[in-house]
Amino acid sequence: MSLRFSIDEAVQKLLPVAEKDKIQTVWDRHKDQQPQCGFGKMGICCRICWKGPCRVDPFGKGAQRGICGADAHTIVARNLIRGIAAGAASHSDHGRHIALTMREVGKGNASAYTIKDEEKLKRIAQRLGIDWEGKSIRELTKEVADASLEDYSRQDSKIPCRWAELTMTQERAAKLKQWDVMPHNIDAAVAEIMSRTHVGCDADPVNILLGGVKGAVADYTGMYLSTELSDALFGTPAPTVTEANLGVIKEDAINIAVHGHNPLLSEVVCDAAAMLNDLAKQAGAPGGFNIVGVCCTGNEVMVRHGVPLATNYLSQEMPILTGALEAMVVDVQCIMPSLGAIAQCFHTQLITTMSTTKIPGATHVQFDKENAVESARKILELAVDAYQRRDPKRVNIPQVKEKAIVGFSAEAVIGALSQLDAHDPLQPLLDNIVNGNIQGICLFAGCNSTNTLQDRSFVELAKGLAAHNVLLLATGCGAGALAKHGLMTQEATLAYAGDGLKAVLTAIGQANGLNGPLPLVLHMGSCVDNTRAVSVAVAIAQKLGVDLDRLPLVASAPEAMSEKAVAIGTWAVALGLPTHLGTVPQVLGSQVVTEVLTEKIKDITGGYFIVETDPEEAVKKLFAVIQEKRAGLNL
Ligand code: MSK
Repeated sequence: MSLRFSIDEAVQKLLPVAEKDKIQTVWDRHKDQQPQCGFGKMGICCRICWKGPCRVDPFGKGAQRGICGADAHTIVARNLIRGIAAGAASHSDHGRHIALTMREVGKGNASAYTIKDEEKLKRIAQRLGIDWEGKSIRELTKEVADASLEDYSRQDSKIPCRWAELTMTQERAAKLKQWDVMPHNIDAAVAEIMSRTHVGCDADPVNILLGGVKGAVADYTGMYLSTELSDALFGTPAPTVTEANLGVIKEDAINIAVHGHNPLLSEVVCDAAAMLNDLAKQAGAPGGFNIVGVCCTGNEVMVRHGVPLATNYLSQEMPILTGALEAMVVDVQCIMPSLGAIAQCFHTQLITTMSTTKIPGATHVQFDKENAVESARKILELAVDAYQRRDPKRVNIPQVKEKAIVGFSAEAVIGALSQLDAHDPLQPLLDNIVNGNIQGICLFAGCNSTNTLQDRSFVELAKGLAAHNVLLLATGCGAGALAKHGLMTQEATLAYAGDGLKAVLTAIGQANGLNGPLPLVLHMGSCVDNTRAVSVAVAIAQKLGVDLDRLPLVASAPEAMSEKAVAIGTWAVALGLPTHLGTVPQVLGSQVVTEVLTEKIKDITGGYFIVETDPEEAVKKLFAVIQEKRAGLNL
C-alpha cells in the first residue's frame, strides 16, 4: 500500500505504523480530498471579492465570466501571480530577518552571532560597491546590511534592486529593465501584485503575467541576498560528508529535529547542543543530543555543518512516528499544521519559535535575535523533559540511511575546479562542456507533492540525465530526495554517470584528494539557495560572452508544490532557463496564460516552462533542449 505513495523505504516502513495507530498522514488526507476541485486545479475559481466565488466553465457551456466580468484568462493570471507574491514575500522576509540580524551584529547588539566568513563579507561589499579597505568588520557588516535593506525600502523606481542588477549578466539586467520587470524595491513589487490584482484593476492577462515576472525577480533578489548574507554570518558551505534519511535518528540519544527555513535559530541550537551535551547524558541518553534536519532548515545546517538530514517535505510527519523524536523545532514555511496533532500522539514536543508561525498543539518558545541563546537552551530543556516520557515500546526507527557528500556552494565548486587550474578555475569546466564530456547542466529544485510518487521523479530524472552526461546540481527538498536515495555519493557517480561526466567528476575529485569522483549530484543548499547555481551560470556566461539563455542549462522541479516554487520557477524563466515542472500548474483554464508560460515568453526572456509529468519523457525533453542550446553555440 505504502509503495504507492513514496519510493522512500523509510516512509514505506513507517506508514503501516501510522495505519495501525490510526494516525492520519499527508497521504491519508490527500485521499480524503479526492476528487479535488477541477475549477481550482485549472485556476478558474476566483475568490478575490465577496460577490464571488465565481468560476468559469472550462467546457464553454456555462458562465464564461465572473460577476465583475473577469474572464478565465484574467482569473487564471491573477491567481497565479498572487502565488508569486506569496512566494516572494516568504523568501524576502527570510532575507530581511538575516539582513536585520546582520545589522545588529554590525552595531554590536547581537552577541549570539558573529561574522564567520569575513572574506565572503568583503566579496559581498565589493559586489555592492562598498569600499572595505580600512574598515573594521563590524563597520563593514553594518554597511553591507544597510545596503541590502535598501532593496526593501528604495522609493526611486528608476533605480533597480542592487542585489538583482549586480548578480546577473548585464544583457539580462538590460532585458528585464526593457520589459519593466526589474524591481526597485522587493516589498513594493509584492505590494504591486496584490494591488493590481484587487477587484477592478489589471484585467489584461499578459500585463498581469509581466507583473508576476517582476514579483519573481523580486523573489530572486530576496533569495540572493538571503543566501549571501547567511554565508557571511554562518559560514560558506564547503564539502562535508554526512547522512540522510530516518536512520539518522538514534535510539540512544535525545533527538531534536530542526525544520523550516531560517537558520537564525537552528544555528544556535546546534551550537548549544554541542556545548550542553552533558545535559543529555545526565538525563540518561548516552548518545547525547542528536540534531537532525527536516526540509530546508535541515538543508541549511546540513550543507554548513554536516548535520544529517532526517527527511524532506512530504515525509516530515515520519520523524515523529519513529517514537524516538523528543522535539521538532520549527521556524517558518513548509511546516504541516498536522504536526501538532501527530506530536500529541507521542511524547514529542513540537516547538514553534516565530510569532508568525504558531501551530495548535505546539509549545511556543519565542525566538528573537536578542535572546537566541536562551531560546536554544529552553528548547534543549524541553527535549530533555520529553525524553523522560519516551515509550521504548513505541520506538520504531527504520534503519534506512545513505551517505551524502554535501556543501557545494559556488565557492566550493570554483575551489574544487581551481585544483585543476588555479589561475582560471572555470576553464576546465568550459573545456569539458565544449568537448562534450559535459553536455549541459541541470539544476534540480523544488518540493515534494502528493500529486506524484514521492521522490521518484527526482531520482529517475537524475539517473537519466547523468547517463546523458549532464552535470547535476540540487537544492531544497529535491536535494533532500537525492541525498536520501544515495545519489550524492561517489558510488552513484560510478554507477550512473555517462563516461564523459564520470571522467570529469573523477578528475576533479582526484585533484581534490578525494580518491575518487565528486558525487553524482552536487548539493548546493536549501530552496532559498538556488541563486548559488545562478552565480555559477553567470560566471560561465560571462566567460563565454553570452547571456544565460544561450547556455545548455535547464532547471527542473519535478514535484513543484509551493508558492515559493512558483516564484522560483518564474524567475528561472525570466533569467532565460527552460524550466521543467513535473506537476501540472493550476493554469490550464486559460489558453492564453498556458501559451505565454510555455511558448510566448521565450520570445521575451529565452526561458519557458516545460510541463511533463512522466520522468522518462522529461529526460528526453530536457536533453533535447540541451542539444538545441549546444547547437546554438556551435557545439
Ligand atoms: S522546503 S518550498 S517543500 S523545496 Fe524549502 Fe521543500 Fe519546497 Fe518547502
